[in-house]
Amino acid sequence: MQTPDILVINGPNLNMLGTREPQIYGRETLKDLQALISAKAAELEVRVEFFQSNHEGAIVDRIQEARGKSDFILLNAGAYTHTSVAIRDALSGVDIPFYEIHISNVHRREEFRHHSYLSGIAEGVICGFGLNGYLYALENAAALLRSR
Ligand code: CA2
Repeated sequence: MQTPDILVINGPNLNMLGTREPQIYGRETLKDLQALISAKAAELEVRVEFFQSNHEGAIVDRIQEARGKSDFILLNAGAYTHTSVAIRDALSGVDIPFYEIHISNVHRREEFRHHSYLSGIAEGVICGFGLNGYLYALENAAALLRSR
């Protein structure tokens, strides 16, 4: 099998990681997170690409671009998780398996964070493990792709 290509998408406000609300999101920045993921990807011998946007349409565009190129998506859609039919439709349309990731345990937070438009079509959902959630997801995605 060729080296798997995994796309990591972070949605709105995740560019602010490490700058405020450390009790919820920790002290590491988005750059730190990407470095952690890159190190794990090297260990697992997979390629990773990163994308972050605060704009719903830009996320839809990036998911569409991934069609036929990325083998797996790790997606923290931020608040769009709870609102976006457009992102769900884009994911359904490209037929790329994805894991939904949340840094915080959304089920321990406000009621409006308990519903996700994405979980119903995700391969899996990880929440409440902090930044480690991305690393667990990456390990699982790599194992899944290698087993195919
Ligand atoms: O727990 C998560 O990863 C979330 O996807 C984060 C979203 C939130 O709307 C979801 O309900 C759960 C918010 C991201 C905000 O990120 C910030 C990080 C640091 C400082 C400010 C915002």
